[in-house]
Amino acid sequence: MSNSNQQAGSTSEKAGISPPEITNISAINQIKNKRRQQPTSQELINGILEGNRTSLSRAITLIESTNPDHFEKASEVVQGCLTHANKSIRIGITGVPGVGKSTFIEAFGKHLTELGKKVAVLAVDPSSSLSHGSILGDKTRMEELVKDENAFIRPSASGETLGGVARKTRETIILCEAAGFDTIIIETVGVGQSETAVHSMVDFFLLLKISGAGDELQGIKRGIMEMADAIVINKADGDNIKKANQAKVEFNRALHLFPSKKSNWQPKVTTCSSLTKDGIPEVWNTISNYFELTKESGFFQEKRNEQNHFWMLETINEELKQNFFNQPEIVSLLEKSKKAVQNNEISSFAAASQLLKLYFDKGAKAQRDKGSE
Ligand SMILES: Nc1nc2c(ncn2[C@@H]2O[C@H](COP(=O)(O)OP(=O)(O)O)[C@@H](O)[C@H]2O)c(=O)[nH]1
Ligand SMILES: [Mg+2]
Repeated sequence: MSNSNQQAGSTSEKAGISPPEITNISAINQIKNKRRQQPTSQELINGILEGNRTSLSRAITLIESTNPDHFEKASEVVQGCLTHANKSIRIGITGVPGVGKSTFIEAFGKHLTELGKKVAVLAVDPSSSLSHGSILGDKTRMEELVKDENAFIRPSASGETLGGVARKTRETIILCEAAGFDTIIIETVGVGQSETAVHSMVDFFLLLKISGAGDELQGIKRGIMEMADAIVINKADGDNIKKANQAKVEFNRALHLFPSKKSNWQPKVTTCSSLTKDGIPEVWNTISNYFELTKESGFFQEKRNEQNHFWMLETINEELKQNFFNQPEIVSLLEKSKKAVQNNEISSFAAASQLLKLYFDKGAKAQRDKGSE
C-alpha cells in the first residue's frame, strides 16, 4: 500500500456512519495478516508448554469454539498437552451468589501466588450466557489477581449446555496445567447441577457460606454438604465474627453426622474474611493437609482415575445426544411425535422407540453405503 495514512473525508460517509478520522491502512492490513496466520496445533502446543499466555488463550478459544472446523485442531492441542498436565491440584469453590466467592478467590489466589504458586481461575456457569460470564463481571473483584503475572483468569464458556461447558472446562484445565499452572481454582454458582459437574473434575471441593440468622443448615442441599471437603464461613469480620463462630460449631456438628468419606478425610469448617484476609492462610493449610493425606493413601490418584473414566462416558453420552438431536429427520419426527403423544395416539415409550429406530436404521444405512463405496 503506497499511501498508508489516508484521511477519510466526508465524501466517504455512508448513511450517517462516519469512519474514524485517520485510517492507517497498512496497520489494518498488518493486523488482518496476523489474524489470517492462524498458528498450527503444534505451534500452539509449543507456546503453551513454554508458558505463553497468548497461545494458552488462543487454544482455549479453539476449545470453546462451536465451529466444527475447530474441533479437530482443539482436540490435537489437548492431546499434545495431556502428558504435560496432571501435575497440579484442582480446587472447586461453590456458594450462593453474594457469599463472596470472587472476593475470596482474589484473597486466596493472592495468598497462593505469594507462596510461589501459579494459579489459574476458571468458572463453570451455564447461566453466564445471560450475564456474559460471571467471572468477567467479577474481574473487578479480582483486581489484584488479574494483574498478577502468576495468575490466569478465564471466564466460563457461554451459550452452552452444562455438559458442554463442563467438558470445555475439563479440557481447559489440561491446557492450564501444561502451561505450568500448578493450582487450578474452579468457581461455580450454587445453583442447578453445576456443583456436581465441578465436583467431578476437582480434587478438593470447598463450600463457601456466610453466617445467617441462626438456623445455618436451613436451605443447604444435603448433597452439597456431602460433597464438601471443607466449609469456609466467609465475612467473619466486624460484628459478624461471633455469629460466624457459632455457625462454625453448628456446621461442624452437622458434618460429623455424615458417614465418613472414602478419602478418610474428615471435612473441616473454618471461618475467614476475604476483606481483612483473616483465616485465609488457614484455608490453605486445611487444603494442604488434605493433599498430604490423600496423596499418601493413594486416594488422590484413585479419584482422578475415576474422574477420567467418568468423563470419558460423559463425553460419549453428550456426543451421542448431540448427534441424535441434530439429525434433521429426527427433528421433524420428534415434532410429530410430540403432538401424537399429546393426543394419546401413541405412548411416550413407543414414540421414543420409533425415533431411536429411525436413528439406528439411518446409521446402519450409512455404514452399508460406506462399505459398498
Ligand atoms: N464484610 C465482608 N464483605 C465481603 C467479604 N467477602 C465478600 N464481601 C462482599 O460481599 C459482596 C459479594 O461478593 P462477591 O465476591 O461478588 O460474591 P460472589 O457473588 O459469591 O462472587 C461484595 O460486596 C463483597 O465486597 C468479606 O469477607 N467480608
Ligand atoms: Mg462472583
